[in-house]
Amino acid sequence: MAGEFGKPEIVEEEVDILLIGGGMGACGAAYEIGPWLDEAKKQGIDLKVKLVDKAAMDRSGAVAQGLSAINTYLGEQDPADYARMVSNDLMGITRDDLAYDLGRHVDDSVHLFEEWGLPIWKQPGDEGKALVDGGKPVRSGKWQIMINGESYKWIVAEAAKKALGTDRIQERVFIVKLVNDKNDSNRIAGAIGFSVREHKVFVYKFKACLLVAGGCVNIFRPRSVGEGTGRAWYPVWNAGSTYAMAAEAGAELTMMENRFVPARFKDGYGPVGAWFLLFKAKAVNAFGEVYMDTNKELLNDYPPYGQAAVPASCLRNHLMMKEMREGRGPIYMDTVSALGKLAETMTPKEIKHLEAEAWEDFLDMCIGQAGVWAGENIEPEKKNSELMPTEPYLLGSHSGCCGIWVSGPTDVGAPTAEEHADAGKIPSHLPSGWNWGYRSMTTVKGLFTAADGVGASGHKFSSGSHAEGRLAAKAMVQFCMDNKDHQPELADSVADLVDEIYRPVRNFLESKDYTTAIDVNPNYITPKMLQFRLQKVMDEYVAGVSTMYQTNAKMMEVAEMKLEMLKEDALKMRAKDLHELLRAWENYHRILTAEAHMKHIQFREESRYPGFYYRMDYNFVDETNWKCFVNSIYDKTTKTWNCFKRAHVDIVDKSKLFK
Ligand code: SFD
Ligand code: AMP
Repeated sequence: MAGEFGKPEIVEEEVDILLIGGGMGACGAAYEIGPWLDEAKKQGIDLKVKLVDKAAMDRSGAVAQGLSAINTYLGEQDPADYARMVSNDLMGITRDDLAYDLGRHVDDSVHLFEEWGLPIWKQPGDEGKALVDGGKPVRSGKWQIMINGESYKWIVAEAAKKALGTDRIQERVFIVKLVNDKNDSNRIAGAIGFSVREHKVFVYKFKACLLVAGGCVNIFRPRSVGEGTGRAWYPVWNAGSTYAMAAEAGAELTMMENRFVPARFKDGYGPVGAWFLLFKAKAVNAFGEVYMDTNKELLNDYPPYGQAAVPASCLRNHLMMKEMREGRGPIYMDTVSALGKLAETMTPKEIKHLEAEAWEDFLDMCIGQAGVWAGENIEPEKKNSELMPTEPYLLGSHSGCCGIWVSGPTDVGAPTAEEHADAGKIPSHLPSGWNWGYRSMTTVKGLFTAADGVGASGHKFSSGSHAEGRLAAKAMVQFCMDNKDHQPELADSVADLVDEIYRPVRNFLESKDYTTAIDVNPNYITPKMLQFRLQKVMDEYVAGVSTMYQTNAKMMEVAEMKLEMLKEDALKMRAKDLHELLRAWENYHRILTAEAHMKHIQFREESRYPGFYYRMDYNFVDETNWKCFVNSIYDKTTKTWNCFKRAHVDIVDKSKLFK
């Protein structure tokens, strides 16, 4: 029966594997899974797969606008060095097993991107020569390579769609909840979501699923308000679905206190990497002083105590923020000196090309910043641009490491004393609790994740996210083969779930005639207003921009109380159409993610990430008590969080990091 608003048609489907998301992680999995399904078939096991994305894969997720660099490409470099860099940038608390594993697989994804048509910049003389054939890329930094990437997502999605087949892909379906197994509460059995185009609810039953719905944006009040509303750095459609749904299913989360506060070109959120690394620009205060030099003694307060060749991203912010706090702002990217210096040895034609590259860096991935340049008459060779630390973002694939605790690779592990001496060699066993058989499986049986979903690693970026999706695909097929006779059964009734999903619609239909102004009603709150409230609480009490990223236990007590009330009021959210129903459930995911973030910051009694956030009551790094993972498990019945420590172990020797 065709559905109508408030009375959706219910479509039930049974598959073996469900991929939730259509971004870089999901595209990696969709591409990789085919050959492993064929392997299973050879053994008489026919597995059915489906991918659902809330948007359209061609432009969904973080890479929607394109990118101008691939930030993880190792080339000749040692994956152990990559694991060292990841650890250093994330203040020493990462899983070396995950980073090393990613490092040894990521280049393969980049080679595929090039094969599928992504233009990758090459060194003079190597133009037209593919990376796999020894073509030398133009490196912006040690790990990053430059691309012409406006159509990056199209290219990667096209390959994923071709590999999986469009009949196995369903777009415009927003997954709201995962459903545990009736016979095993620590197992996943299904997921439920709704179409954002038709009046349909989809119920999937499966043996395994890959939850790759990106990171979390818009839980903090953004700097862009008023006429700038809607502008953000990471994509506004990453709404914390990955973390919230995994938490509700009972999966152990890790490092949810971590966040990323990118330093960006002000107002347009334009990327800085190419400017710092490729154009060798310096950031300066209002008086032209290079704060990374003048404030460098601040690095001695934090591990590795001034010894790192490249200071961590949060510490670079920390040095910048001192200037802002002490009244020496605005901060600028000195584009004029950088381009001037590069031009010294160039012909006029080469200079024009260089200027075009500066514009293209924005046009490929952040058109809004080019708009700011045009609107403010900025020619980067003549006028410097302001930089600003943005509002906080939660993610596990970029320069952050919050996410879900997963099983590591089986063939990477803690070194013995002799192996330690042989730098770079990685032997074969892991600390306890780091591996339970299937790479990227969470602590809930059958629930896998990748990319922004995998915590305690980071610096995977677009290429690593794709590669991690591929690793998970292989492991999921193995899991399904090992569990071929398992029959999933949903723990919750479909009718109850549908009822819950449609509550915002009922709120609207039942009360809409109570007032004449549709947005003003004592019986409901619009998703937009509820989101503003969440952002205000997080901004003012949980270290957002309005307090210069500062909080303390007392402020978080207030946040806790206000979030409880917000959760009560969230039950009164209205949905006047399917679009608002999407917004309502995105908010629900955001609230749970925000709560996890706050609980973890509360639990970690130190300031591990100065420049990302400061707990002013513990404004230091405490290596003795807090060089550990903070993990948590959410109990959806009691609606409570349990945070606890897990030991951190260095698997790769970190002394090689030092100057
Ligand atoms: O300049 C649901 N990233 C960069 N990576 C690079 O390699 N180079 C760069 O240059 C990068 N930079 C950058 C980057 C991102 C952004 C936004 C900017 C600049 C402005 C990072 C990568 O893009 C990132 O690491 C990966 O994309 C992460 O992959 P993944 O798969 O974890 O997330 P996704 O791609 O956003 O996809 C999420 C998908 O989930 C869908 N979805 N579907 C169903 N139900 C739900 N409930 C859902 N919720 C979400 C989405 O539609 C999407 O398909 S730079 O800063 O360094
Ligand atoms: P961003 O544009 O800031 O997202 O950075 C892109 C890439 O460059 C990421 O790999 C960053 O870690 C790296 N990066 C950005 N700024 C710097 C810097 N000042 N020093 C070293 N690496 C940087």
